[in-house]
Amino acid sequence: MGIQAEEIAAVLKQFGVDYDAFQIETFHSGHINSTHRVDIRYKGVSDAFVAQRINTYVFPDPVGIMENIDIVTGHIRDKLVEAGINPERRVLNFLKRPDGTNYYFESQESFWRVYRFVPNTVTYDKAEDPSILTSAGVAFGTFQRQLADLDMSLLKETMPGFHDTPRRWENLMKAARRDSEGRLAEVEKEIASIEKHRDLWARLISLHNDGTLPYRVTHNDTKYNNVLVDATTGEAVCVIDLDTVSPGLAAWDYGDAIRFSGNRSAEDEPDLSRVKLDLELYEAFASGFIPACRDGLTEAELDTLYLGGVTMAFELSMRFLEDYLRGDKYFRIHRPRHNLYRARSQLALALNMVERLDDCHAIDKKYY
Ligand code: GN1
Ligand code: MG
Repeated sequence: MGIQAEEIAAVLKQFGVDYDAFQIETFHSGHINSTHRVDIRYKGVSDAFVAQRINTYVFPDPVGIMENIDIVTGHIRDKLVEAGINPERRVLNFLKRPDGTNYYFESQESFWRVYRFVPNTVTYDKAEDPSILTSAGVAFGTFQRQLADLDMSLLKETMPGFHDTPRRWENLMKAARRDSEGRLAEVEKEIASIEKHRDLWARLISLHNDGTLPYRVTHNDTKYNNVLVDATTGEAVCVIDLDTVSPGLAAWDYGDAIRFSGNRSAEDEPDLSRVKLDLELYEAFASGFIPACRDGLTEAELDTLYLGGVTMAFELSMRFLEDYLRGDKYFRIHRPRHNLYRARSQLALALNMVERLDDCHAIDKKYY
């Protein structure tokens, strides 16, 4: 048994899980936390859990995150029960320790949480079939609707300015001025190209700042692999990865999903000629998301949803560039220059989306 397996096994005990035997499989798709499926057998009965170690470099307030998650999952569970829906597969169920907390840590570097594995579900990086993407749109739209009446002031802002794009730009500028790794020359072209589009990527947040677009409770990391999908039917069952849930703009959730799923190539695709927005996939997501939450959104919110994708693509390009300049401290990388390739790919996507804004807006209008 490896050291990590021993540690994970000890963590399960902290959450009151007993076992005679266990097996661990590590997931590799997230860029930040480390996530492990743990299958156990106890007195002849099998059960399964997911144990996650939170990256406390990225999340300096993990207790705040877990308190938010407790509020959010509790609220969704109540909503499901009210609607006569069995909540077991529809919302994550975090285990609590005897003292009532839903986390365990020995030190800031070893901060853990455990939730019940939802049987017969998987996550995928891409939904090849548009109808499956529609179902993910329904799941994220429903998530927003379920949280529409949650008092936002109950949630801690654990990642201030997470999608404040101009603030992300300022952070990139700071990293460029320091140029601690001597990498600036490699990214000057990309930085100049992003800067040219400031009016566009700064628009959503300025519409919030001038009072046009309200904040509501949003997920803020709506990648397709943050949805559990039924392994048999492909239906989206449950939204996961709730670390970034906080007050935010509806367009961010819509847009981040489009950024990730509306592009048939990978987020770090090195062949930029393959990186583009696919309008069939865009519409597939739109047709699920917008009807699921439109009743709670204002006219101004609906009419600016289409800006979300391009904003999120520019913003993530800035974030990958910043991390590249700082020496890859934030996003886990799998090869040299990985953050640079990611940044270039997201920028190519953003530039392609700039050309498709009218098409995107027209598609949105069909659904609100
Ligand atoms: C990170 O770890 P993961 O894959 O869920 C990041 C998101 C980015 C995403 C890009 C807390 O999400 O904001 O959009 O990578 N999460 C955080 O793939 O920064
Ligand atoms: Mg995440």
